[in-house]
Amino acid sequence: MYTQALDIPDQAATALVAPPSHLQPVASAAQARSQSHFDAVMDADGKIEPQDWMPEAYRKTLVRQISQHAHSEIVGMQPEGNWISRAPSLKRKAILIAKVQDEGGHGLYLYSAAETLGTSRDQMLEALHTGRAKYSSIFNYPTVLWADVGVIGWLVDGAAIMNQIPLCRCTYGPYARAMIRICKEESFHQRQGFESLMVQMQGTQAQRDMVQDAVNRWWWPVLAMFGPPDTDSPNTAQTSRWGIKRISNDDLRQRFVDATVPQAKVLGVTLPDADLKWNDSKKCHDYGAIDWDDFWAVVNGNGPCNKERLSNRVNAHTNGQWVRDAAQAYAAKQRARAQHDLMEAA
Ligand code: FAQ
Repeated sequence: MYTQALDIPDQAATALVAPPSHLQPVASAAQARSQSHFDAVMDADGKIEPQDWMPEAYRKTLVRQISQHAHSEIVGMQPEGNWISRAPSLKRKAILIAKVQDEGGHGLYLYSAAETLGTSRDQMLEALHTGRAKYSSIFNYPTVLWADVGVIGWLVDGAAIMNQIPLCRCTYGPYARAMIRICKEESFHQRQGFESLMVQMQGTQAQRDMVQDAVNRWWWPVLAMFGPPDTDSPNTAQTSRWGIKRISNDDLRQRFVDATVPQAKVLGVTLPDADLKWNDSKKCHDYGAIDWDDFWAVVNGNGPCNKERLSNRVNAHTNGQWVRDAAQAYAAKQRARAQHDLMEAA
């Protein structure tokens, strides 16, 4: 029930919401023209917009990736949200509330971008709530210390930026534009995390120990968050051809390691990897083996917090039903009033 299987609406669900006409298959000569327009846009590294024809597989891939990304943002509110009521000062609490709220906003931009592909938000949320949809593995780990909140900002947001900057150049216009705004906010998130850890590292030995403990627990899951090795990444070849994925999982992971090592030095923490060292011939760091069995266990629903994250999400959605009902009732009232005014004027 809690697995994170393929996140594409089944045919029955899709049939309930017919894709807009520009997304429906076009026939023969017209189809050839549409396909060659699409190919030309790909060759020129241009942008596909919602009104453009696109191959069904391109649309499905985008719905898969963008909805998983959106789910990650809203499930990702939980690990840090856990500390809002226990933040150590008013300043830290205000920053944390703003950050968690930003993540919710990122989810909204991304659901909106995915909706332009003809899949409804209800369909996407249904896939998440029934355990059919994936979201990032990283949000299935617990936040046991205040230091975990700083480490999420520094490392998780740092990894997210590394992965998401190239998505600002993705060939699907609405996704690319959403990512530009998201990356600006993620950059603030990363800095606030680093700054919070800096302050803790200048505190007592007990505080420094807690930061180190948090770094020890998050380092390896963060490296795995970039996705499986390139040799075991079935989607990379096609998404790279379509200009969705610009840099492979392993290359991004390597860039992240190289960028983070000097930051860890400034902070005064040790990255928990005995094999981590500079390789002068390759001009990058070597690092130890990632536990891919652990990664797949988490992706398949068996991480430390999968069940809790999903049930919190379903509860939040159920408890928010009255807000959606109220918004719809208000919109219906506005429509009726506008209709009435129109008839009065006629
Ligand atoms: N977790 O063939 P690939 C954030 C799945 S947002 C779970 O390499 P692809 C902000 C993958 O879906 C974090 N599943 O797949 C924040 C595929 O299964 P499928 C989310 C994973 O798509 C910070 C299978 O493995 N970011 O952190 C993971 O080419 C703090 C094979 O993999 C995005 O979603 C994983 N880590 O590459 C929020 C960015 N990795 O779908 C709150 C957009 C792989 O075929 C607080 N997404 N899988 O059934 C991407 O860039 C890509 O989708 C990748 C995966 C790189 C994540």
